[in-house]
Amino acid sequence: ETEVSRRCLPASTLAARAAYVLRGNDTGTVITAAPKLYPHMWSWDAAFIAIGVAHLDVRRAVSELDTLLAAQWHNGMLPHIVYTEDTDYFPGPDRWGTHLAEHMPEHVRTSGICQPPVHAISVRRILDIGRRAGGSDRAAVEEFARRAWPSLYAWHRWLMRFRTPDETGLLAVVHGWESGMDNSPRWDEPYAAVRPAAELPPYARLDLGMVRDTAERPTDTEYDRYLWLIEEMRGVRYAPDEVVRESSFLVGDVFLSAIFAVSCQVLEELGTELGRPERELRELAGWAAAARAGVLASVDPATGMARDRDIRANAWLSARTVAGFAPLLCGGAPADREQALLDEFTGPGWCGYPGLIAGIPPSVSPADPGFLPRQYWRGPQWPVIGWMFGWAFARHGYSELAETMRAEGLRLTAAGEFGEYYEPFTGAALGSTGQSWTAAVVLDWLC
Ligand code: 9WN
Repeated sequence: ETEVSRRCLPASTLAARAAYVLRGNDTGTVITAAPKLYPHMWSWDAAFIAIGVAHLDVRRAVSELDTLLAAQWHNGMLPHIVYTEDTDYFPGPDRWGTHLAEHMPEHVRTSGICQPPVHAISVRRILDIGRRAGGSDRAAVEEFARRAWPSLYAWHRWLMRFRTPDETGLLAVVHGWESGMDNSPRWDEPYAAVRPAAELPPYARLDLGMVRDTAERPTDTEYDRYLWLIEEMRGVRYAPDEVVRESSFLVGDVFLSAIFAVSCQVLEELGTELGRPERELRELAGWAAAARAGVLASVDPATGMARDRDIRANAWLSARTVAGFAPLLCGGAPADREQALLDEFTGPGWCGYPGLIAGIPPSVSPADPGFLPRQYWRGPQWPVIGWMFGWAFARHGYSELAETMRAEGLRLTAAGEFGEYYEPFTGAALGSTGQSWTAAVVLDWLC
């Protein structure tokens, strides 16, 4: 396994394979997140997938995001899963029971929660790629940006309106799945307090049958909690204010908040270019500033790392995960603190940890006693996370570091299996192979 996974394909072959994966996962209407494990559209996956696809076919990228935006709830929420007809994934739409929700659109089936708001970043990137392509692609993508902007604004407004429940300025998640880092140690403490108050309706996990080693997936205890939170939300029919009031899991998420802050800025810049109303632009700037202030105020003075906030327990959470680098995504820290955080990021606790195959930040520091090199969000490297930091470095003027993320991301993925995540010391591809967002960020790195 190790030998195969460390083959290094030439760039042109790697790009061809990435394109093949994305085309292979395209059902014609949706590019699924992965061929078997994830046969539906995921919200933040779709944003990254569209960036990769834009290098192959700008119009296909646009239609992918149009499909996601068509599933936007009437109150503005972008749902975390848009379901295809496939029944090989659990939980499916029936388990969510989102047909009970007042704001769910009629013609689609979705989950009842959201994921990090990376979509404005995606639209901006696709616009730039489409403009470079010129001709009718340019016209199509410009028309799309115009059409997508109000939906993205409504999505950000929903997050601001319903997910800033306390004074910290952080945006809160009501389920670990909303963070995109499902079983990260970030959530261990808040999840420990999630106790099913009634018998869970029976269920069978389908994910375990789709991976080579079930130890790479979350545990059954974790799944019971994930499913219990769905029961709670279904009980209040996904009314967003009630969900926040009732959920036994409510955590200010620094990583999502930092993404929100920088996405608001990107959306504001785009809105300025498109001539959107001044009031909306001012709002976006205000939301960006509030979320950024929340991220910066969460920083632990002892470590310099940002911390999530367990709102139910009224306590800071200090698991040593990649999310601690959130201030590098949104920017705005005082220069000396930002430099210290960059040094930590590149240093021996993280990207420079001795023996790593590639200098992409692991999901948990290998120096942490809780680090598990093959276990999902508890240690492995996720190429898409490396892409996010590379994008932010480029935006904030750290071009050398941005280039390092690109080179190291390509080193990690060079064997061409497009793993969901990677064992940091052997480079073995873990979870699903043929994972769409991995193929997409590789294409973006190569093009
Ligand atoms: C639950 C699709 C998604 C990603 C998440 C990742 C994983 C789902 C799962 O897969 O989550 O949403 O079933 O484990 O954690 O970030 O969007 O790739």
